[in-house]
Formats: sequence, C-alpha cells, structure tokens
Amino acid sequence: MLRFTTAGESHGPALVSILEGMPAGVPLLAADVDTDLARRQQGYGRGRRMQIETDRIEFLSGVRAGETLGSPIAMLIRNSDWKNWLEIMDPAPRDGDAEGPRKRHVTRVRPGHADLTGLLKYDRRDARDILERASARETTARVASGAVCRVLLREVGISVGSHLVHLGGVDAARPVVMPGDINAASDASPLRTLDPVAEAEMITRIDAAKKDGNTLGGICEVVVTGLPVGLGSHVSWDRRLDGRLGQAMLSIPAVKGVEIGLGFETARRTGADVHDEIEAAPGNTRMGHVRRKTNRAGGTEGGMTTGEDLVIRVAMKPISTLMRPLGTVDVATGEAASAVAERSDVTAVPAMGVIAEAMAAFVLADALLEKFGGDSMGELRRNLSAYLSRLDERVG
Ligand code: EPS
Repeated sequence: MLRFTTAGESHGPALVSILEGMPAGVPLLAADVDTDLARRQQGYGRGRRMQIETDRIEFLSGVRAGETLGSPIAMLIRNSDWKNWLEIMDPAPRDGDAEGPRKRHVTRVRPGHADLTGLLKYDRRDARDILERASARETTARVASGAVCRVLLREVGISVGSHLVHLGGVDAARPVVMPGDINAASDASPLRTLDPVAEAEMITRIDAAKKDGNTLGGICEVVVTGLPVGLGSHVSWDRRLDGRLGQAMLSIPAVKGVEIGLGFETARRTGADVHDEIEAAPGNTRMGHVRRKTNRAGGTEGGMTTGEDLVIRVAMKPISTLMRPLGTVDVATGEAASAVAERSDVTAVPAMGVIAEAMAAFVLADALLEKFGGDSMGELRRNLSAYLSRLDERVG
C-alpha cells in the first residue's frame, strides 16, 4: 500500500525521502514535517552537528495547494554541513585521487559500527564510503515520511507520541496517568522524559560519560492512541502487525531490542498475570463495544490492534563512536590501533524516540490503508465509517 525510501549521505549535499501511496486530499504543509524534523534534532547529549543543521523540507512533488495529490511525495532536506565537506564528498573525481586517499579517510574501523563489515562486503578501502550512509543522519529522511503518515493518522483520530523511559542505567518512572498529549509533555524535557527526578540523574550521567569519552544507550516508549480494532491480521506471518512494527523499529540504527506491551516480562509471569480480561463497554465503537481491564498486551492480540493504546518500547545501544576509542585493527596496515574518534553524540536516545514514532506512524498508516483503502481521503473516511457502523450493528 504505502512505501518509502530514503537517499543521502551524512555529509553529502542533501537527503531525499520519497513516500508513495498516500491518498489524495490529505491536508499537508511543509510545517507539518518541519515540526517533527526539529523535534528529532533536540535532546541533551547531542554533538555539535545539530548546531550546524536546521532541518527543513522542500516538497519536490506530490503536494499542491496544501493537499496531497496521491502521487509520490518527494521531499528534499539540504545538509548545511555539506559546504564544509565539498572536497571530501565531491561526487566527481578530484585531481590527485588516484595517488592516494582523500582527506578524512577512515581505516581505523569502530567496533560496533557498520565500518568494518561494510568495507568487507562492499569491497571498499575507505570506511567513509560506508559510514556516510550508515550514519543516523539518514533518519532525518525517515522522520520526514513518518511526519506525512502522522498527518494521515491524525485525520482519523489516531495520535503517535513517545517518551524516554531509560537512559544510561537510570529508569524513569512511568506516570500513573499518562498525559493526554504525551509529546507536549515529553518535548518540554531536554531528554524527552516524563520523570524530572530521573532526568536530573540522567543528565549527570551524560556529563560524566562525555568527560570520560564514553557514550550511553537507553529505551523509549512509543504510545499510539485512537486506533480502531483490527489493523494487521492473524492470517499470515507477514501481515501480523507486531512483526511489522518489530521490523520497522529494529531497522533504526543502533536499535537492538523491541517490546510490545509487557514484552519479555510476559515470559516470566503466569497466564493469569499476563492476559487482559475483557469487559463490556457499551458505546465504545472503535473497540467493538468492549475493552480490556488492563493493557499488558500493549494494544495487539493475534497480530491485530485491539483498539487499546499501542505501547512499544525500543532499546538503543550506546553510540559506537567513542572519544576514548576502543581497540581495533587498522585495515590499511593490519596493525592493532585505536578506533577513529570522529565528532559525534554522547547519546541520541531522545531523538530515537521521535524516529520510532515516525516508523510506527508509517507501519500504522500502511495498515490503515490496507484495511480501508482509498485513493482519496474521502474514500478512506467512508470506508472507515462503514466499518465502524458494522461494529455498531454487531454488538451495540
Ligand atoms: C552521526 C554522527 C554525528 C551525528 C549524526 C550521526 O554527525 P557528524 O558526523 O556530522 O558529527 O550528529 O547525526 C546527525 C547528523 C543527525 O542529523 O542525526 C553518526 O555517525 O551516525
């Protein structure tokens, strides 16, 4: 139904995001996308690069007079840092290239990064040929397409938010009652966390890691509200929503784990303490006039949305560029060496939450279009409303 692709190197001229399959008639402004790009750039613990960039999109296609056309939506995001990398990243050969490597070539490959495996697989000598694309800069383009998906979801009452629940060994307490607008609350925090006490301790740890030339990982929780029952399907492995969300989340650079609802904890409990009892809820059309007494499942059963909040936790490892470099091999000489120590972030977990929102928005917009179809927003709305009417007739 929906697909997107991105292109661009971290220090190249620009990033491109192309989203195909959006219905016509979705109201869309560049500002809708730029807001999410700006949110992704925030977060205590990021490096100097984020002061160089002010990410904004230019629509190249697919949008006219503030509405989508149904055609592919292409978005361009220019890299301000490109002007400092012209010589190094020039697509054309430069005089002297044949005699030796360009400046800032990388052979002291970083443990934990794509550097080494990429060099071997793609038969390159300079890890810059790998790291420029492996860079998390690419996630800017994901957030652009995800922001368009977010607008589609918003049009039918679905909202996607996130908050940081762990950083560098410190857990944030989950509020007893989640704020109605999660992002309004989490974006106000420099770490996008809803626990101010934990936030102070996390900041102390980031400062200490920076001083030590080290890096930190963490966990973000994505929460999606307003979903109708029945997105995804139990009938085939590749239509199960949990699997599709898992793939999308694990594709984010440095992400090593995903949980839905209680996740790994379900394996430690008995069935009575895992499954959510069902009760009648007359008038709750979106869920089929029932609800769960708890939401340990995190909003899916049998690979389909239940209509309860979708709760996904995403774990990110510490960034693999350390200012106090780890031991490696210099691939130019085969000798033991210290890994390259390029400018980078101490942590980017707050940004990862925004990226995880974008990936969730994409998967859910795809599942929504799969269920309700529609070349136009009007058609999608009619189909959704016919489905909800059927749910009303059935149990109401
Ligand atoms: C990154 C290294 C840093 C980060 C970058 C990801 O960039 P630079 O190499 O220019 O210092 O700031 O993240 C972004 C540019 C971004 O937009 O998120 C890396 O090596 O992955």
